[in-house]
Amino acid sequence: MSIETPAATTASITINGDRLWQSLMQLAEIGAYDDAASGLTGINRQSLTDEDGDGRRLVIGWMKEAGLEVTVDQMGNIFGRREGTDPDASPVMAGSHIDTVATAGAFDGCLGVLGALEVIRSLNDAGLQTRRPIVIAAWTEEEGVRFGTDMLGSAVAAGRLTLDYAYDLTDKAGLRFGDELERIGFKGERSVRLEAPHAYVEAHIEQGPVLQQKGLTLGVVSGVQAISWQKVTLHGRAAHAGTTPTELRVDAGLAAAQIIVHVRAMVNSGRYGQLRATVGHVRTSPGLPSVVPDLAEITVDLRNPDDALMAEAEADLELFLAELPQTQPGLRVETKRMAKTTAVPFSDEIQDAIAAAADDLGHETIRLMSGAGHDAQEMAAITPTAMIFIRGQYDGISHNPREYSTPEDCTAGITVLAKTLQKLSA
Ligand code: HGY
Ligand code: MN
Ligand code: MN
Repeated sequence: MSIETPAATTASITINGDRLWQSLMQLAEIGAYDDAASGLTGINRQSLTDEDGDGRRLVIGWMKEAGLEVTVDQMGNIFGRREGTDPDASPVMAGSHIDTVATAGAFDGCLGVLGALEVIRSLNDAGLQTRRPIVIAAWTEEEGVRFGTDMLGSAVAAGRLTLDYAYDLTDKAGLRFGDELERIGFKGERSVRLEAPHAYVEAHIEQGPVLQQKGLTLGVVSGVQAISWQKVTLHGRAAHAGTTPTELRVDAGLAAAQIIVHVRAMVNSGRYGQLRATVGHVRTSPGLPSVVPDLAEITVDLRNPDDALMAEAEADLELFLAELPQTQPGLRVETKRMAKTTAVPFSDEIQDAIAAAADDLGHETIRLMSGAGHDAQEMAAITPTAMIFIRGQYDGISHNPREYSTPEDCTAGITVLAKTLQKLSA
């Protein structure tokens, strides 16, 4: 009796929303912690930690259960491949990341990886083949919060950054990326230089308020705005807080505060369009009530959809930092570039494929630019790429344990992903 291999078909598949939700919640248990600020359970599964290793092994186990051929590259990027009926066809790729910030919810990145896995599981359930192979990707260190450069794994795979640059990055404790990758057992053999897939589609929570404000479940992402991350270190002079006259002080903490106020003034000036500025990390030393700080360290995150206005904002900040020592003679200012990406437009063809799939499924969508960075912006350099945004609740709050998308919205978004992948892999 010959076992018929079902011909490739684009008969629509339904995904199993309960199974998707269970997988999301099960992965969310790894790195879970009680978040005092929100009173909720947050997730801290930063890249290359033991928790990240556990999360990786859980997802790889699921990929293998779904019959995928799993490979890990030199950056620890994980790929799960489902063969198509045409062995010579280049694959359609879908994915995202499962590393998190330190105060994360359950959806950022994970919905894209586990959503793509759910598409595979549903194709298996329906006994459907696709002409093109489908590959799921889980990219390393997308968040950049541990080693200081975001979209790191996908940027090396797509050729924007080098393996050596990545391996030599260190975290706050001075631990090297390459050593940590080896320590958790994910320094893979597969070459990191990725052969361009036929197309790349990433499903992700919006992480902003637009879809909720418009009463829409889904959005088609037209591109990603420019990102600029810098670390600024201020060197002053430690002195007694009581006996040292103000005019004799070189107060690194004051200088840090001046920068924080200045970047907000840049935003409020309107000179730089839709600039967003964030000082997310502030540390002073020695950090004692009775000592004028001699060192302060801050990070400056600038975002702008317009590259030219981003460049003008960066120039403004550079000039401000250069002139800052005049306010406190003896102050020394040191800057270190952490990350820099230009605005990236996504493929019209892939956007249209997503929009058509959503329309076929009865969803009204809008096209919107992503405020957050994503692995898709790196993949856009080597293959036609676009993203599906899924509505977030509570003004789309993200990088916070309150991050939440409903099971219905997750199911809707991943059903559109399924239909889009079927179309692209036909
Ligand atoms: O920072 C970002 O935009 C992304 O979450 N890595
Ligand atoms: Mn993300
Ligand atoms: Mn994120």
